[in-house]
Amino acid sequence: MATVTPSAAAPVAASATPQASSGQAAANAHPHETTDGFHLVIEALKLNGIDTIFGLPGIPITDHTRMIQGAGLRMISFRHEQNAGYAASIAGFLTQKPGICLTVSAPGFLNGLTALAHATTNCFPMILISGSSEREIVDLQQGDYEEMDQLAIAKPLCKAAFRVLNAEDIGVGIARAIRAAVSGRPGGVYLDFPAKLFAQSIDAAAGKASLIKVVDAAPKQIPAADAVKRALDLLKGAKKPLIVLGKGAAYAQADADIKALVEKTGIPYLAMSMAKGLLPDTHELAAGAARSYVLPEADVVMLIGARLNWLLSHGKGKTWGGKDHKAWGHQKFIQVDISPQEADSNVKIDAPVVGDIGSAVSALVAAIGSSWTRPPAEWTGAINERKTKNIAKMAETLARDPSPMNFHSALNVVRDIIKANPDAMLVNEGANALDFTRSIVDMYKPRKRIDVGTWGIMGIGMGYSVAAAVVTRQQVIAVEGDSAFGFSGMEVETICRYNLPVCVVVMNNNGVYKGTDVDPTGRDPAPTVFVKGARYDKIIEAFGGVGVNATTPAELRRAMEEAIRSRKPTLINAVIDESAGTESGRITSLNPSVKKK
Ligand code: ADP
Ligand code: TPW
Ligand code: MG
Repeated sequence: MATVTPSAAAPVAASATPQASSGQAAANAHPHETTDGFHLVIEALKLNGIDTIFGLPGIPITDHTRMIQGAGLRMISFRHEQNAGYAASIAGFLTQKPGICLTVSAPGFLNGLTALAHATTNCFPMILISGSSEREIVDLQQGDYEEMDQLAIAKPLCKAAFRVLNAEDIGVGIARAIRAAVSGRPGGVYLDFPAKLFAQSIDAAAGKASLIKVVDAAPKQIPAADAVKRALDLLKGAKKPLIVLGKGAAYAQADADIKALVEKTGIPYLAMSMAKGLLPDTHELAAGAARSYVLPEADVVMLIGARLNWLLSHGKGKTWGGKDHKAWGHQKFIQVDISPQEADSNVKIDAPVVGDIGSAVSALVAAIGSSWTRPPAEWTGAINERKTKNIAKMAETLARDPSPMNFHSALNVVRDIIKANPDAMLVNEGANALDFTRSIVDMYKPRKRIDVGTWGIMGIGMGYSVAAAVVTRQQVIAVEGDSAFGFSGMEVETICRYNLPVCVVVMNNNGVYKGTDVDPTGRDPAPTVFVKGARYDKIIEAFGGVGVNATTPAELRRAMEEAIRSRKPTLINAVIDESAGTESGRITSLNPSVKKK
């Protein structure tokens, strides 16, 4: 038999087996305690404060999932590993502990791997643990059950990858994985556990002694005093300073210091998507509603946990006031980041501050002291003028009540609901469904908005919703494009099975971006459209959840309020004008098939 399918073992760590040698019977009157790989993995995770595993059972980890549950950890079992992986990745973001995803070998591993790469790209700490097949057979390519050299495949897609062959090395393997995931720039780690490892039996005392409780897994990285001074000198001389907060700042949980930095300096700030709510979006220094004014106009920009990648137009081009799409603007940059390699990735960084955001921002706040001169009133005044104008324009649009609903009239409801429930978690994916939600729905508290992240990935929706509900125990509201929802829609069963307080709102415009495309030959549906008038609400009813079809803002509001009141799993099919969206939402310019102006 190539794979080990152990029989169900006792749920507690050690089992007693009589000593084998009869010659030593007198000397070994006490039974010899043993433990195995299954239990050592569980004990090692528990020892390091991990209480929840996201995964999907099968050979060789079926018994493991049972034992995890039996040992008192939460084992959240999904319908597809990718969703379990996304759940683990966002659990890592929300808790600063590595989110754990547990899968079977080859296909299960590959299904989880997208999420591991996603975690690495987004700087979220996550560990993908996959069972794997017999090394001896895999390495000779003799065709084992689910044969694959998983370690080699995982390596380029994560921050670190380890394989454990011996039960006595499980403690070290898990300690290394935890350190790699959470220290420095967080990321994804792969842990390969061959089937044989789980059933390996070793002396219980030796096993226990081999486990490591990781001390100071994410050590503080204090920025150098001269780096802090260089940054503040630059900021002091600015006439039009701007702070950009990214999801690294949200991850760092340095909320009070970030608030102090913004408020003490009086510098306007922009919050990247998942940094929304670090300070309330309604804050007087929030410059989001004047984004297209502040980016090209600013003279000194302080990035805090935000990369100058595509989401910030690489720090150059027209967005930043450059003459053409590649030209630098006139900005000088300060970048606060834990990664020393991040600076100069796209444009010159005049003042890198390398350190963890907690330490760096508190050092900045301390060095500012009480004699700081706030930015010139011309700057803040000009921003406020634009803000007021744009907010008034938006209020006008939101107040309209067209039939059928459009994104604005539907999201006006979501906006009110979040305002009334600021502790709720908002999950968001889609194109128009994403971009409009980001700009219309204000956030009031840190780490409440979780979305498609650095890749603009579709499919995070239900995995994130499950994790957000399990980890925070708050109400979850998932605003989903109808296409986006389809990537993980089957997990509404998971939401119902665990009875999670998740309210999914499917913004149903009959397709990807819009529902109006046609096949020019008249043969098939166009590649971007779905079944017209689809009733996504019926899906959740199959599993005992509440389904609502909402065709007006009033119906949507009533259904969302009821979902929050009851905390029942709910899916609302919000019927949106199928012509309301635009191609690729706000990023049409990146689409090679669309003519650029
Ligand atoms: P956004 O998409 O919101 O702009 P990014 O994911 O591009 O944010 O950037 C996050 C940045 O935050 C990364 O460069 C990462 O190294 C950094 N980062 C993550 N955690 C910390 C931390 N605790 N301290 C400092 N920097 C951090
Ligand atoms: C894993 C490409 C970007 S946005 C989108 C797709 C398929 C769906 C947009 O339609 P939706 O939203 O969700 O109905 P709306 O409101 O505009 O109609 N595969 C992956 N990730 C991405 N980003 C894509 C494909 C894409
Ligand atoms: Mg759509």
